[in-house]
Amino acid sequence: MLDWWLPENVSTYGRDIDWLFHLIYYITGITAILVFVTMIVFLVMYKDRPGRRARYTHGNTTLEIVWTVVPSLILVILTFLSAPAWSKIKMQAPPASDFVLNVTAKQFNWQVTYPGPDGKFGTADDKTLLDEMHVPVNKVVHVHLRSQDVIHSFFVPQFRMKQDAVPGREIVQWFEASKPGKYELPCAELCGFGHSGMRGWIYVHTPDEYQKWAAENLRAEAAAPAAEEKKPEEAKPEPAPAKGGKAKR
Ligand SMILES: [Cu+2]
Repeated sequence: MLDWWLPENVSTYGRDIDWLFHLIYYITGITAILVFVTMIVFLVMYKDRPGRRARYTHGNTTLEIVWTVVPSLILVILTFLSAPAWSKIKMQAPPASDFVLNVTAKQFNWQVTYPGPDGKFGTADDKTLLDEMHVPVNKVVHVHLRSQDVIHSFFVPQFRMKQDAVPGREIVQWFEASKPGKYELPCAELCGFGHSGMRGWIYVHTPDEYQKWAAENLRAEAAAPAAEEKKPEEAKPEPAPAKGGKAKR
């Protein structure tokens, strides 16, 4: 019902997230309305009137048990309801896929590395794009997420996906886009002065279009412009100095 105010969902697991979002939204919304209505009613009922004296009360044990147990139960139920989606998206091994990308976040760009024609990372034909990712539609994509400086957050609202990139860790996140288009990839972690400008675009292509794009952009000879961007990738054990260095903290 509230779909109009969310970005369009184009991810296979987006419906699970939206369902939970709306469930929690309704629970908190109804609770907020009840609290405010009660508060206003009490303000009027118990306002100062001539001849009325304030009375000391120590509270009501039954009421206190009820308003402790009911929210606790709601939280426990929400935990169980969200477990399937959470485990599918974050905890279990991602669905198998041969489409793997390395994404290294840095102040203030997304470095997206393709393994190149040989299908292997760390070889001469790797191709790194800046703030740009191209993927085919209806294909499980594994993103191996790293950061070379501070914590960033890989966020694609239309995919209902958000994952921190943490220095020193490689985190595998996955998605399967269900509709071709161009989707924004902002950084969702306040990561420094240039944070607001840290955003990329994910282009979801039809399979034919993707093949065409890959043929034009991922061939060995097309790899040349990426050479300088690739260095931080190859030195992954230690955080390599950022290009130009000025962006460092
Ligand atoms: Cu960032």
